[in-house]
Amino acid sequence: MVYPILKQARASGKKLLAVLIDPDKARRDNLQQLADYANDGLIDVFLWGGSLVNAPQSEYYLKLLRASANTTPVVLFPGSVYQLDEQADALLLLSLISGRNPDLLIGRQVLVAGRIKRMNLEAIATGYILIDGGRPTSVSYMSGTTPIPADKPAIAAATALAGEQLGMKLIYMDAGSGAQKPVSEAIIHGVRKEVDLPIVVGGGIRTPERAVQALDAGADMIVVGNALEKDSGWLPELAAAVRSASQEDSDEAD
Ligand code: 1GP
Repeated sequence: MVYPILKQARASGKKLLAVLIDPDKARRDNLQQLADYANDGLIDVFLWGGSLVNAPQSEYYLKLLRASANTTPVVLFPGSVYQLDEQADALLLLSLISGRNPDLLIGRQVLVAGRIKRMNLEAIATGYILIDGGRPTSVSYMSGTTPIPADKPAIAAATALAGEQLGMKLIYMDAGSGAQKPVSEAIIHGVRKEVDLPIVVGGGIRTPERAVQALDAGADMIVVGNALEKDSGWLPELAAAVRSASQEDSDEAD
């Protein structure tokens, strides 16, 4: 089960690093390097998915990742209903609560509910919130929704709180893959003050410093995708920064 890992992180102040792999952009050598890092304990969770997944090798790559990094959970982060795969450990069952597109709030979930149940996938109900990242991203275009403006922390906090009250188990704030500006500390902090749920933050995190800023502001797990696609050589530095943010939290708790 993956959700207990997130709950435990939230309770203990341990910070987590998730690496997002877009199957269309995956390369065999990079996948192997990421699997090696995961086996060294540097990656807590793999997220798997993308706005479009066309590559015929997607299932095969997931198999490869499972075989090479068999103790690190793989969680589907689906861009569409076509991206279910029972090789994964869990699924972020996304409801795009920052948008007003009913299809993404409940429609697509209805289409795949039966399949998810029969696949025995752990479904983690996720309040998915898009925050403006400075330029249009694939996710805002593909979802046909407007992200929450970056200077409106109160709207982000109220949206996350409504998600919690509706029974979501996780809040994922995303500035979109390749965002110019990641989700700001003010937004993360505002949401952290309002909800008790584990918070995941991603989109446009390209440096260890940015990762630490998001974690210090209240994220429990950060997600990095784009910036590791071409070169994952800086991952050990990133993982060390994530661990140091955990340490600070534990020190404060002592
Ligand atoms: C996008 O949060 C993820 O949905 C990761 O974003 O690819 O910019 O790291 P990046």
